[in-house]
Amino acid sequence: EGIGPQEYTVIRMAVDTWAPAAVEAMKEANFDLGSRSVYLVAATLRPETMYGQTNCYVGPDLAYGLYEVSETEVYVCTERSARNMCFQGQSRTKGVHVALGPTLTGRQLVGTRVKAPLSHYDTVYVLPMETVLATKGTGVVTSVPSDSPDDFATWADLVKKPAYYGIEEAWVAPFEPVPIVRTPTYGDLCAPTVCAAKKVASPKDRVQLVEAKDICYKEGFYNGTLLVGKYAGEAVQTAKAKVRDDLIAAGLAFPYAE
Ligand code: A2H
Repeated sequence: EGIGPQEYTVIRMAVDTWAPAAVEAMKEANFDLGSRSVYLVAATLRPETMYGQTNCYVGPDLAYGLYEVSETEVYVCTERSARNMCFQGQSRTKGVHVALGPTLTGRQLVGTRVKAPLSHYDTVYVLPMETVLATKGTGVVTSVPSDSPDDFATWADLVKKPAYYGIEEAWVAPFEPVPIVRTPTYGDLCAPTVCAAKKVASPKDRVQLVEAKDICYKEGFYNGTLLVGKYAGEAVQTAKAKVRDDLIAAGLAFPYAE
């Protein structure tokens, strides 16, 4: 971690269909969302990779709140990030974060279907990832298995053992990695290629994963070219800010620092 604040882009993923466990928890708390729009919000350093989002991750044992952003909109994220966001224009009252209804565990959110801005897949499922940190970002992570070894290792493990993770195969297997960035050395699916070369067999292979991440992040960011979208053919390095600005202008994302 460097010094000074980290600047993220937070992606607003509208809830399309709630997981039954989340509906149950809200009912038990006698809480009704009414006509409010709810978004899972995910902090990313790579907004230009949203074209390849296949799902989003939450920590199964982390706590998530429903925070009021405006009269009509609610964000699902950790309390820590809601507190930070309320000083950055993302709350109904500056400096105050207001939770509505019950706290939900990540496990209760798993299976929720959310809209995926820019993605090849119109909506994607919320899935569990053990390594999501409560101390970073919003506690919600966009999953881009084509370009992130962490995301690929977890996605591949979920495909292998859906029952063990308490998920349905249909939430994960059909959502295959999408080629979105061309790299000179590792082709169009950098993370799967490098994970195979480094023999990453599961998310528990921490040592190999660190190496795979180091390779993919450098290769994708400094040598990658976008394959899809409005900036197809452009270097990732220059396209990143353009995709970010477009997402923000369209109301699909906002800047966030911590
Ligand atoms: B990035 P840094 Cl394709 N716990 O987004 C664990 N990881 C988290 C997190 C949390 N609470 N919040 C965000 N992240 C991930 C895309 C991506 C990312 C790609 C390639 C590299 C990459 C798709 N996942 O990050 O410690 C998010 O994954 C390279 C580091 O603040 C976020 O960006 O540097 C990144 O970690 C932020 O990590």
